[in-house]
Amino acid sequence: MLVKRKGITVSRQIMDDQRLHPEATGELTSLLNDLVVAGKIISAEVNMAGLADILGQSGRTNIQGENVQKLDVFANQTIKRRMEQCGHVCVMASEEEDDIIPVLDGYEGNYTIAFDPLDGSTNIDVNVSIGTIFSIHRRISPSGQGNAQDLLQKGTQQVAAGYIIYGSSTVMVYTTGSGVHGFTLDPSVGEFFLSHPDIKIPETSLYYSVNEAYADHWFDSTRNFINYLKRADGGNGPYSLRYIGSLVADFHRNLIKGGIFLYTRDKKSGEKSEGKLRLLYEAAPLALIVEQAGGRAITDDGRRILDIEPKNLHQRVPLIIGSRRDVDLAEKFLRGEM
Ligand code: P6P
Repeated sequence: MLVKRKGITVSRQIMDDQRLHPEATGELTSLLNDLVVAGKIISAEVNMAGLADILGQSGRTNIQGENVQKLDVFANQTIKRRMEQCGHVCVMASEEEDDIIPVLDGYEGNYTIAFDPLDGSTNIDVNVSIGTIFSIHRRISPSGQGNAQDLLQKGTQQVAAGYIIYGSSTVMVYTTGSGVHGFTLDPSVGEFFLSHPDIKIPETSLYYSVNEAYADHWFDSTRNFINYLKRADGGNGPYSLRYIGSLVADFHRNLIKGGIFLYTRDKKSGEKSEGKLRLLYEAAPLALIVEQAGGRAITDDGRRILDIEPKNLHQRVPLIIGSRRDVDLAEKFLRGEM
């Protein structure tokens, strides 16, 4: 996609989005612009990681019990530092931190942000695309420092959601509820230019994304659906398996080209487990984006992701997300109708 150098910048688009909401105060616009700056800083670091001594383990483990890579720490710190003093956020949640994260006293604002600072971080050292995912809600508590309840809101209540994918180029995709727009960073001028206006996920699909290594542990409904896809026509010929193992990269490809991504429960972790992915800062923001782009996002028992009431910050949720027709089909298998 040719990036129009003289095109619309992301800041201009955010401003245009604000104009669609007469009641808007400009707070969300300013918050999103601060997030854009954080994305540019992280992008510069990610693209330098091979050169600077920032690769490899930081020696710490996060709440997920995963080895924390230095870029994870850098990305988490970068977003926290910008958000805690932007004056528009009252409380934060990060994939990297156990508890809620306060903002600087005196800088409390009217929004909350939950984010995965660098999803797919195990791919950092092998130059595979990774990404930042964010979800923004309006606060519920009246004033001052926010609390967990300000964060634990249904996905339908999000006022904005998006991701920044650090790959062959750095692309920011976001929605404020009026469609989905994609911007590509031109590092020579340090600006994100509109490169994917009004994204709609294709109805017909090319790809299914699932980790086949778990096939022996899938519940029958999942296995039957995947086996069906292997013989089916996605509307553009047979499906191909594309699984990068980096949620943002798998999601972004399917959003642009058409496809379905699945990370479901399995017998190994049993019915009680809720899969691997997190509701607050992975499934819910991507679900808002995909629905705004004409797709669907459900759990493997047919619940709409955006309707789920979060119970805790790091709650896991099974995720089936992508082209509407594919998710409709998956739903039929989940219900035993196919
Ligand atoms: P698996 C990366 O660690 C991640 O959280 C997502 O980005 C990705 O979709 C998933 O895990 C991959 O998990 O079990 O297939 O390696």
